[in-house]
Amino acid sequence: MTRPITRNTILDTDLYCLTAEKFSGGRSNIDVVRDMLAAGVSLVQYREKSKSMRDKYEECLALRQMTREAGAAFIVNDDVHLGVLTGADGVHIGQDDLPVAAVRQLVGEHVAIGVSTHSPEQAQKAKADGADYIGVGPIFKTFTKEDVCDPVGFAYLEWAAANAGLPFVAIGGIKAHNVADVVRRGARCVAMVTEIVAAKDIPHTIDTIRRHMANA
Ligand code: 3NM
Repeated sequence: MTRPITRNTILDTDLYCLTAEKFSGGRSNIDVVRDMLAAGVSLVQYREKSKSMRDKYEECLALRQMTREAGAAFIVNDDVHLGVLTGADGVHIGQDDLPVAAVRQLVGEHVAIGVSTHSPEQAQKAKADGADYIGVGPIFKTFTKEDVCDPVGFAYLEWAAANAGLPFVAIGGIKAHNVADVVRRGARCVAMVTEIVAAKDIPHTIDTIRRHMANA
């Protein structure tokens, strides 16, 4: 069954999976996302830091088709123009990217805008600026994102669960072994990069994560 995918519902799922080819054990982003979708994941973010724009464009076109056929949402990180050109459901930006209002001008009224935040002040600003959802992290130490701040721990996560006032996704160092703690602290949607893309058996790992989340 496919779920509705709108600015309001884009995070209405348990797992938010991101690509990262350099951690994917020699597999392509396309192969990794195929496994994610086969396991029933319904939200994929394209995040790729070191490819040419042309390569990223071609990959996003392919991933957009695959996610659409699977009924899954597709979000593009950083490159707002890539998201627009490839028909993404959402774009995701960081604190140093274009302001939300400027991104809204580029993407129009139907594309979700997500903003990475690392403090209550940043969350409140993202909401006031018109973001559709926020990332809350890094919950734990992560080596996946360069230049990320120290872990915000559960304090910011619990603040977000009680006060954010818009959908949020917890991110940063989340693994099968600690995801239940993150859910118990109030996260309904959880983002993971390396735990999934680096897994030998991606569908099996996703099943395990989902079991931990359901039992939390
Ligand atoms: N954003 P992993 S942490 C992409 O805190 C990203 O905003 C973060 O990777 C944030 O699941 C992060 O491998 C990397 O730890 C998460």
